[in-house]
Amino acid sequence: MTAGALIGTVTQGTGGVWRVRMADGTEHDVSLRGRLKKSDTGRRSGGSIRRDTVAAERDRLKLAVGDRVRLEHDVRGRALAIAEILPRTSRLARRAPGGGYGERVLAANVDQVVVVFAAANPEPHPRMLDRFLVIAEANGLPARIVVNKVDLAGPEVAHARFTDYPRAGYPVHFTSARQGDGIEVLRRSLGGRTSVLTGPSGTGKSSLINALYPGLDLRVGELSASVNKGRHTTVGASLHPLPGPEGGFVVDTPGLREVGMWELPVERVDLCYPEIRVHREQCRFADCRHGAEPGCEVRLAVERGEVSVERYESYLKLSQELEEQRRQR
Ligand SMILES: Nc1nc2c(ncn2[C@@H]2O[C@H](COP(=O)(O)OP(=O)(O)OP(=O)(O)O)[C@@H](O)[C@H]2O)c(=O)[nH]1
Ligand SMILES: [Mg+2]
Ligand SMILES: [Zn+2]
Repeated sequence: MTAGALIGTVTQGTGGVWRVRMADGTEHDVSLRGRLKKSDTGRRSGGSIRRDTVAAERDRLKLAVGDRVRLEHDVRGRALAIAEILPRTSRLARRAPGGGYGERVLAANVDQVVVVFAAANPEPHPRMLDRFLVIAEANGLPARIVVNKVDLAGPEVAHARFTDYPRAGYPVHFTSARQGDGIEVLRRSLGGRTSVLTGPSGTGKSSLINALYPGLDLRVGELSASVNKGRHTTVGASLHPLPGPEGGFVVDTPGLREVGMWELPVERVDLCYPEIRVHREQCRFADCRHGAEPGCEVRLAVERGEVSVERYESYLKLSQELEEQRRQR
């Protein structure tokens, strides 16, 4: 067997077992090679070499769906295990939930982020949408927005709720996974790339993937259970190869209840709002935070109506939050 034959892509992972898909379509359920896992228990012992090793291993343990890995047979011969994680081209990461320390890599080797909100049920919160977009921007990934369940709100109401986003430069799709609206156009923007669907729970991420690619048959929540009781239907992220000659992958993820910004320096928040980013160079001060500073071009753009007041206030609020977070650390 050639070395290349043992390179695959992680498609799922739960409880330390990872599913790896090889180029020929075969799949293996494997674990990380034991040696990598054990050294993580040495976390508390001192010594710089040890610490470096531990840090390196901890990074390795942040294996995620989408990672390319090299499998190797264990010393005794038979079982395959993950021996190496190949360098990533990109990743989508956020802060660990519950205010905990550390980050969660949601997916690796991603080309675009698809943020799925519902036009209604659950009610969309624009400030939460902004956070999803900021995370995509902070990870250097292009984002598009899907407003699903247009059948519940009607197209006029749905469009009216999201006007700020095409203005900011984001592609916005209006879909109904239930009735099939907008599915064809959305499918065209996914072909040949790796896209991660993210967003709050119950907005229809899994339903959309099923409508886009009926063969995949992902588990979908009951409306009453998943939305009203806040139960999450999708448990772990899963990566699915797309049918058709173009190839590409789509990643389904569990809905996020809160969106933590992982160590996003407050100085960089303005770079994560595209319509603010285009004005910041003209501010009088290079370190302008676009609040009360004189000569702030961003504030003028808001006054001229080029930047929406809501998005500007969203920027100010997020900056303030990150500033407070930094002070507390
Ligand atoms: N009316 C309507 N209901 C939809 C639509 N898309 C999904 N739903 C319903 O919304 C509920 C949640 O759908 P899911 O696809 O499980 O949502 P999800 O975003 O994957 O949820 P998590 O996995 O918990 O993050 C289900 O009852 C779906 O049938 C839609 O376009 N219109
Ligand atoms: Mg789901
Ligand atoms: Zn400014």
